[in-house]
Formats: sequence, C-alpha cells, structure tokens
Amino acid sequence: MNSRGDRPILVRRATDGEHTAAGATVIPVPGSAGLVIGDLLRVDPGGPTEEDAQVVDLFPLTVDRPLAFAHPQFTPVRKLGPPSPDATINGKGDDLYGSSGKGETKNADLAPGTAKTFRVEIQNEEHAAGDFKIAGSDSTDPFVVRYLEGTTDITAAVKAGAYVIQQLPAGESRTIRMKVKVKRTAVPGTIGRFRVKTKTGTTTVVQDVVRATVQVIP
Ligand SMILES: [Ca+2]
Repeated sequence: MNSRGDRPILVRRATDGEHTAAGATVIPVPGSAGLVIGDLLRVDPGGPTEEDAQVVDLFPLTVDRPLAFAHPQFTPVRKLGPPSPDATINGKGDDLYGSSGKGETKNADLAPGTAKTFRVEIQNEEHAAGDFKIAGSDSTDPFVVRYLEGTTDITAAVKAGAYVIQQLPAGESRTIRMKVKVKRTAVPGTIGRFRVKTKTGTTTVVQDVVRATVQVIP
C-alpha cells in the first residue's frame, strides 16, 4: 500500500512578521490558497510543532480547533488528502483503484455443494482517519453470498450498502470475508459475478471495487 497523501506543501504563510499563537484558530495565508472548507491540514509537517486541523472557513483561513503550538511566520502548511480506500481481494488489487474491478478480480471453480471464502481488505491510505462504506453483491441463484467480519454476520448491512467501517485510522486496514456457496442443485458451467465496492463515508463516488468470479464445475 502506498500513501497517496504525500502531496507537496501547498501553503506558506506569506505575511511578513505574522505568526500564529498557540490557541489561535486562524492561520494567516494569502487568499484561500486553493483550499476548500473541509480540507485537512498539517501544520509544520515533520517538524517539532506538527499538528493537524480541519478547515472550517476560508477568509480568513480558520480551523476547527485551537492550535496546540505557536508557529512562526513561513511555517509550512500541507493539505492532506481525504481518507481514501484501497480494496484488495485475497491480496489482489493492491495499489489499484477504480469502479471496474480491472486487475482486482479473483476467479474460482466450485463444485455444487461447496463454498469459497474471499478475504476483502480495505486499507486507508491517507493521513487522516475516516469512515468507509462497504456495498456487496446480493445472492443470485444458484449462489448464496454471505459477508462476515470476524465472527459477526454483516450480510444484511453489506448487501444494503450500509456497512460502515468507522474511523479507520490512517495507514490501517480492516478485513471482511465474502463467502460464496454453490447450491447442490447448481448446473455446471453456471457463472456468478460478485463485487464489493468501497468509498469514503462522505462521498457518493465509488472509489474502489474488487470482484470474484465463480464458475460451477462438475
Ligand atoms: Ca485496490
């Protein structure tokens, strides 16, 4: 997993002589500096007074919490990327993203009456914790699909697209399992295609999809 958040420093405090006192919620930057409300910022990234805050207003640039440290003029401020998921299926699809599932598909051949479990791992590749919503395919005859996290059956929520991994820390991952069972009455040659989609809780855009293609064999 790579981080997609190592973007260049976006903002430099440019006003001569101006500094930010500890406890302040306004950071003096020129104009809006390309930021929008909701952006996550890291002040003094990598430095002794590194801290994070979220933009709540632009003119002037205002953050959601009092700064813990005083910052001298020209302290760098970096915009952090939003929480962003990377899904894999049985280890396939790492550092690939998209709504097609291309390069993120596992195939399996299953005899009637058998089942296979796929591990779907959701990684948070950005610098901020975030909520990730999971949506998975429903059962289609002769396949029965269930979803599990640990020993908890999360099938109904995942099929409804309502399952949320809450506040997954930056750089961490969570694994759910997709269990595909083939009914005993299944006809060999039948193919089932199943998808798991993931997106951040704050967007409607699907950010990554993994797929499983299951074929019934004699
Ligand atoms: Ca992926």
